[in-house]
Amino acid sequence: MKLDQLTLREIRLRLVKPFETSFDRTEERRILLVEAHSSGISGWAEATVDADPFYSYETIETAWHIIRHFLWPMVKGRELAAADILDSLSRVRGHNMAKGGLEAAAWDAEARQKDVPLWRHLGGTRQEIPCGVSIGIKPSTAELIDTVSEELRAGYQRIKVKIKRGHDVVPLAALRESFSRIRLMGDANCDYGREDIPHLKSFERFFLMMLEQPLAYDDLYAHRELQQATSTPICLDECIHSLAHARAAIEIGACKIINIKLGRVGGHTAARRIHDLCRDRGIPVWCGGMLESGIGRAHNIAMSTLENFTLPGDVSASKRYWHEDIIDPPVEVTPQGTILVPDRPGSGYEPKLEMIERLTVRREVLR
Ligand code: OSB
Ligand code: MG
Repeated sequence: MKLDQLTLREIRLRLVKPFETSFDRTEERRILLVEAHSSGISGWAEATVDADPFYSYETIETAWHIIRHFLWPMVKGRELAAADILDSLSRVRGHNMAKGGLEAAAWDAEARQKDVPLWRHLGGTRQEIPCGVSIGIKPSTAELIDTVSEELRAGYQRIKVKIKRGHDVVPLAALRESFSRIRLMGDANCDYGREDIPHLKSFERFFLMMLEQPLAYDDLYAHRELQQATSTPICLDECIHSLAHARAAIEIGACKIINIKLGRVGGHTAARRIHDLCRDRGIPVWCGGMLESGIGRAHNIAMSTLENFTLPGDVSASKRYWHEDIIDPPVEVTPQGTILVPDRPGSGYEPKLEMIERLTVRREVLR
């Protein structure tokens, strides 16, 4: 496949309700869409950056800059399979979300060119994927319990709640009290330190399915210390940017589960390598989310069909995020808490071009 043009767009989309974590509160997302053109066919993806460098150092501005000045010149006009794009960008260190946006758009274009579903093209094996939800920090415990009840009624198979220092034991205890048997987990987004290890160990009484990224984003070894101290499975998110990180984490015993995010690791090829390593080492994985629009979500769905994505992911219905999504059809979740993966070519979801056009605040065509 030869990429002959790339269109970058920024759109703004307001969330149905604000999403609060230990590091930020989001009401509106600035979304970077990447459209890769190849012989008259378009592939679409989203570079899962935020406006601020709080989850990772990348932002919409850095990703735009890196794609325009460095990544695009390395691939434009070259005969490259989607599976070879990641390695052809290796001279650029880091900037995985920028790479992932470009690379995933190329995968969608290639699948559409070959007239096959993206999930099959990636080597996926499952046509129905299990779904969980990620619930932000709420102003009150009562509101949290109401939200969890609602998501359980909708069928979601696993509940993840955001926690932070000083806001952990009360919500977790209340949830366990109200819902004794559900699959429950907490995500701290790096808010704790090594000195909190005894406190985090005390969470064993909540029987969490896992505790996600409690310690610093760059401290694999501290997570090992915690994992050695506690029976609660530790899941890494922010710490894992590459196959080497995943291998080190598994080797030293820093976690028992890994959350794979397409953007954080640099696209489908990188995700698949980490997935394969984890499968071979008996480490289950699941697909994380970044409050994606339908275009990013469609890629998460395709990736989640790989065999070792055995745990429910943060891949949930469009309507939890957006009044109207930018894809047709929107992502829907069955009463059993699953997504039925479409058997249509490419991602299986069509971008709504008129709506995207209307929402676009910035555009650049690269040739
Ligand atoms: O840590 O998984 C995270 C959203 C933005 C940044 C980081 C995270 C999240 C989520 C939301 O948990 C997942 C989603 O529903 O998309
Ligand atoms: Mg997380």
